[in-house]
Amino acid sequence: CRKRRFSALQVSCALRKVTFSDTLDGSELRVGVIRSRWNEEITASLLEGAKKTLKECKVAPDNVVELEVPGAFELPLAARLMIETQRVDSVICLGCLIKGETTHFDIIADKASAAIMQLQMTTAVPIIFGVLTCLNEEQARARAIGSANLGVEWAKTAVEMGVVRNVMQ
Ligand code: DLZ
Repeated sequence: CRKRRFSALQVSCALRKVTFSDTLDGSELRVGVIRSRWNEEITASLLEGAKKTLKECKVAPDNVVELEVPGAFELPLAARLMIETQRVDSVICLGCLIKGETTHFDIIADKASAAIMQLQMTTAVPIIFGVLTCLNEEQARARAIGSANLGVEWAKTAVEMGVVRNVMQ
């Protein structure tokens, strides 16, 4: 069995318990952003917040790979295809599920979140679950439009986890 070699950066990170949330330097990263079109105004705003933040974290525009899918249910497969065909260090899945009168909402939320978790565990590529699961449109707007845009937080998480992945691998 081969011994694993650690770089100086890895060793110093381990010794100093560096947390990457302080720096968020995405200049070495390639990040995938997949947006679903259902509840268009909400997901467009999440995408805008995410892209603005990736830029602030120094991810080069050419290193942001964008993809659009119909609904949240399609996000896991799109993430898998993106991971298989592109070199991406992390992926952000953006969507918005709004509860209706049937159980459709619960099924999609459950299946999509489980598939995304399974995919990131099997590929070792961080996949950010950027899907709002709201009881009504008002809740969704409060989390996507204006200063509380969660796309910002999800982009920061994608940068932090992309750096963690690259340091640990
Ligand atoms: C069908 C459906 C419904 C009712 N609601 C939403 C929603 O609130 N948010 C969303 O992202 N997608 C919704 N969809 C579409 C499904 O995600 C999916 O695109 C279809 O079931 C086709 O697989």
